[in-house]
Formats: sequence, structure tokens, C-alpha cells
Amino acid sequence: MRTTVGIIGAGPAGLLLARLLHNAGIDSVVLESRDRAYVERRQRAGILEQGTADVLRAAGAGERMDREGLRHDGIELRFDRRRHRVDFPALTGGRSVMVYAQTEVCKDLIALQLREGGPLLFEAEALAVEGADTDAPRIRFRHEGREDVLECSYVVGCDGFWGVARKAIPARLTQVFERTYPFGWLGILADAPPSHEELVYARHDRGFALLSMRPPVTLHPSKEAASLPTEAFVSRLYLQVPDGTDPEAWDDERIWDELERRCETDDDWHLQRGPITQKTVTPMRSYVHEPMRHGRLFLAGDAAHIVPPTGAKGLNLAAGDVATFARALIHQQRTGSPELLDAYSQTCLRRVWQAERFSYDMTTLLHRAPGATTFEDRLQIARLERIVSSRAAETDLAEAYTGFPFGRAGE
Ligand code: RFL
Ligand code: PHB
Repeated sequence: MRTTVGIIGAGPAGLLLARLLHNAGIDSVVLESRDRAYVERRQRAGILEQGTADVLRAAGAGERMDREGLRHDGIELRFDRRRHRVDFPALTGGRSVMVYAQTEVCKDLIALQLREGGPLLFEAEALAVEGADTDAPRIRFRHEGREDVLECSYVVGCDGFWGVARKAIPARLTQVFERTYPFGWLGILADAPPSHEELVYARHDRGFALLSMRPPVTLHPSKEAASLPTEAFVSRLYLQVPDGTDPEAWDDERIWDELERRCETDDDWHLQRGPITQKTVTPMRSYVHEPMRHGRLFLAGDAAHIVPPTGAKGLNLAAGDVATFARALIHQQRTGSPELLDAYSQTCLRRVWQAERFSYDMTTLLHRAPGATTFEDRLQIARLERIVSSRAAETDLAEAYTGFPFGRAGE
């Protein structure tokens, strides 16, 4: 099998890249080790920066997002039983974010790819990338019980943190920057209406809590069912828990009580409870692999970098990487100049490091590390006080949360 761009992984990075290339008339093949149902159900991100939403729209993949997604113009910070709203458009010259689940982004892109795009092979596991530093890189993969080779002009590793693409870059050429955190997130999905109209990030002496949501699911669209509820609300909620926590060690009542406590305020706010439909624990990590390119192999998304989810940046970085790659390859094909492809790693890493910085800041601002001293507690409160009392500090948060323009990080 032969193609121009061999893409490993059908997460948001690989799927969006295939779409962008298809729109530019460049052929690609996507290899995904899991089956379609698994990819479409894997619960992860929920917040799209404005730049990510714009790229999806421009790629012709934003129609359902614009219909069902929720535009959010702010978030709430809670600490010391107080609440403070950060107004994004007022602070950033009109920017906002979109609440639309990663599962839905993937479903939309998969449907488009299968209908209009090049081959997307599920249950096709890449085993290795070979010849990355030659003009003819190859992906060795296994599909339907037999091994095969995909001959490519370029390979893009969009295969997440546990993928194989990164391993094809010789260790002597790479540098890894990493930090793990002594806590994780217990995340739940619940059939409950959101307890606040925007996301709530709460700092509490018992640990961090986040109240998020998913767009409501439409039920009974038919006229005959007019007397039944038409929408089902879904809340997405997170609690800081010690590293290595077993989600089953937390029964539902305990989760709700803990969320309520960590988010408590002096006014009459209260938590909306409902049946919990999913419970998982996610470890927290910061990780950057440099460079993001070796010869004709390019890394994109979680394959090259991980951020702790507090800044809601992972999926948005993945979208930025593949938009940068697509633009660079189109430039190369139209002008013959490899200039943008050569600059790929540097261009992406500028934005990646801004997201790493912001995600680290948000994490250390809001989580309570085991053994934290009262001095550190007071510093967290002082940092939060600074954000809510200084327009400059608040603007810094709002600009980073809504996202730096693609390709111009930190400017
Ligand atoms: P993915 O989504 O991990 O996709 C990689 C794909 O590659 C496949 N694969 C292989 N395929 C073939 N051969 C192999 N050898 C392969 N090895 C792996 C995998 O099966 C998979 O389908 O990476 P990608 O595309 O780079 O996307 C990254 C995002 O998924 C990730 O950064 C975000 O989910 C992070 N994240 C968030 N990001 C945001 O922008 N906003 C958020 O609000 C947000 N919230 C979150 C998050 C991540 C979380 N978890 C679970 C880590 C909340 C959570 C709890
Ligand atoms: C989510 O809705 O899943 C979500 C929202 C904000 C974050 C992380 C996750 O910072």
C-alpha cells in the first residue's frame, strides 16, 4: 500500500489531519489500532478553544458543533467560599470557548472521513516506523491478522502518549522534559443538570474540584412525545484524588458529598445530583518530547506532549499541531519550499510550551499537594486574590484559556 501521508492514530489529531489534507487534495491513510466504537466512546476533553472550533469549521467539520455545542463566555473561580467570574470576551477582545465533547468531534470527523476521505483502517496497529530519515518512510502494521507495509512520503505520528511513532526518533537526538504530579483526577459523567451555567474551578483545602458539563442530549424529537422531557442533561465532574486511587473505592454518595464540600459558597448555591454513569481516574503529567520531527516523521498531539487537564489544552494543542503540519505540507506542495516543514517542530513547540506553562500554573494554583504547608496554602490564595483583583492578571488567564492564535504562541 502507498500514500502521500501515513497517519498513525485516529484520535482528534489524526482525524483532523486526514480531513485537512483531504480538503487540500493530498491523499492519506489513517491506521488506528482500536475499533470504531472504542474511539467514538473514549471520554476525554470537553473544551475547544476558539481557534480549534474555527479550524473544525474551516475544515467543514463544524456543523453539528455549531448546532449542539455550547459557547461559553467565562469560567468561575471558587476559593474561600467565594466565587469570581472571569469574563472572556471582555478581557480578550471577544474570544470565547466551546463546550463540545472530544467524543463528538471524533464521531463527526470519522463520519466525514468514511464518506469523503481516504482509507481509515480500524483495528490496524502500527508496529514500527522505518526509514524516517529517508525519502521513503514506511509504517509496518498489522491488520486482519496479517502484517503489511504502508509506503509513505511523510509519516505523522498521531498515536498518543503510548504510541510507537516517537520510538523511531533516535534517543541520542531527543530530549524529554517531564513532571508527574502526586495526584490524579477522579472524573465522573452523571445524568444531572449542570450546577452552574459555566465551568467552575474550585480550590479547597480538601483538594481541587471541577464542575463541567456536556451539551444536553436530545430525546424524543417526535411530536407524539411532546409531553416527555426533550433534553437530557449531562454533567462532567472531577475531584482531585491521591495518585493511584481506585475509582471503585469512591461510592456515589461520597463523590457527591465531596464535590459539594469543595465547591461550597457563602450564598445559596447547591450541587445538582443524579445517577453516575461513568467513573474513571486519570493520572496527571506534564511531558514534552523534543524535537517533534525527525526527517520525514512528524509527531503531533499527545504523541509529542502531555499537559495536566486543568488548563483544558490537550486536544487544542493536537489541533494546533496538525493545522501547522497541513499548512506546511500544502506550502511545500504549492511552492516547492520545505521552509515551513523544516520549521514544524520549532513552530509547534513555541505554542506547546505556552500551554505547558499555563497548565502547570493552573494545576499548582488549584490543587493541594500532599504535605503542602500552610505557607503554600496562603500563597495559592494570594495568587487567586491577584487574579480576581487585577485586570492584568485576569486577562493573562483569559487569554491563555481561550487560546493563543495557532502558530503564534506567546506573541
Ligand atoms: P489520542 O486521543 O490519544 O489518540 C491517539 C490514537 O492513536 C491510537 N494508537 C494507535 N493506532 C495505531 N497504531 C498504534 N500503534 C497506536 N497507538 C495508539 C489510539 O488508539 C488513539 O485512537 O491522541 P491525540 O489525537 O493526540 O489527542 C489528544 C487528546 O486526546 C488529549 O490531549 C485530550 O483528551 C486531553 N484532555 C483535554 N484536552 C483539551 O483540549 N480540553 C479538555 O477539556 C481536556 N480534558 C483531557 C481532558 C484528557 C483527559 N484524560 C482522560 C487524559 C480531560 C481528561 C480527563
Ligand atoms: C471536561 O469537560 O472534560 C473538562 C473541562 C475543563 C478541563 C478539563 C476537562 O480543564
